[in-house]
Amino acid sequence: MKNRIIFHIDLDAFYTSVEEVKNPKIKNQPVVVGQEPKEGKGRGVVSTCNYIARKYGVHSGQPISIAWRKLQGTDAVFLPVNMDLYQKVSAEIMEILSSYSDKYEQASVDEIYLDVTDKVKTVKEIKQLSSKIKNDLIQSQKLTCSIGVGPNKMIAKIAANVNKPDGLIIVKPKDVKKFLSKMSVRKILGIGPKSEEALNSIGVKTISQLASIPQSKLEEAFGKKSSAWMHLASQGIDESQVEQNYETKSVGRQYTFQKDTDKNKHILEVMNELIINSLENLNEEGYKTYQTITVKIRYSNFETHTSAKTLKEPHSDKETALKISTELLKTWLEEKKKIRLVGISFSKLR
Ligand code: TTP
Ligand code: MG
Repeated sequence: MKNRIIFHIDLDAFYTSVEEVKNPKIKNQPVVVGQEPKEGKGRGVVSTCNYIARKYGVHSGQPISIAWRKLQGTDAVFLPVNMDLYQKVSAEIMEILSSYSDKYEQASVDEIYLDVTDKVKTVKEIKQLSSKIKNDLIQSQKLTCSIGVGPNKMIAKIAANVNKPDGLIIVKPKDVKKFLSKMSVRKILGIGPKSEEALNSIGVKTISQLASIPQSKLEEAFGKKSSAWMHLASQGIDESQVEQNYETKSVGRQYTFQKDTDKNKHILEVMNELIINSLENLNEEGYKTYQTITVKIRYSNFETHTSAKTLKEPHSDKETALKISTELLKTWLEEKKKIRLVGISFSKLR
């Protein structure tokens, strides 16, 4: 098979960068986008932060109270999540980026893959195309991105993250093995903290260690199917195509209660609000129906559960969503444990 040339483009510090374009005065200060910090008593998390805030140890997913503490004594700016604005900018960006290839795949609000196998041949041409894309984003949106280039999606995505912000990393097919060898197994999409721990416990930390462990040992720990793809990934092999897959797209919302609660009536009222907001968002993104509903619940102790149902037919109404989400939540609510967060998402959108 002919070697492919895949680009992975990921915007730098996306939400905060959009905020800085809107209000350039803040761009030399630490900027955090997330739930309200409430003088360090806030209970939500950081969505993202700019690179100045990252120097203080702030990062996505961190409790906002910790971010607040780390930024004490600085001129940090904390901003709420303005999802409508980011969605609007994202749609404009995706329109520009997807124009570079018929084979594109939006992977999240700020990431896209392009298959440019037929458009560029040499490293020089790859660099020229990258500059053109970066310039386009600067001119149109004043935003920077990082680009990873490789023979498949997996390598391209890992490469995009190596030299952020405003990076460009090109991995040639012959360099794939060297590129991956010393990296942690966590760099492989699909290996999360649990798999990482399991791999560490059998002496596997790096991707090259994963590549050289006997298949039988891996199968013992993970079963045939998972060990087969892990083995391929460890060798930098990923045959998946760049294709826009609407089925995997989802919209959703979640909410952290001000105070942990076990009042089912209140929880379901919040769920109703989340459903209304999510379905509005679904329409704004140009979809009419959903077919899969996923609910998420987190107890006080951070124990988290998700539960999903795919309906026989596509639906568009909030009543069905409320009925199904109530059913899905039922077992978790019956536990009578205090709840910290609820969330819902809709997928299989059309
Ligand atoms: P990322 O691309 O992972 O992060 P980023 O763009 O902020 O920073 P960079 O790529 O330069 O490392 O995610 C894109 C956006 O998604 C991010 O701006 C905010 C949102 N997001 C969350 O809301 N929660 C999260 O835990 C993460 C990782 C991202
Ligand atoms: Mg990003």
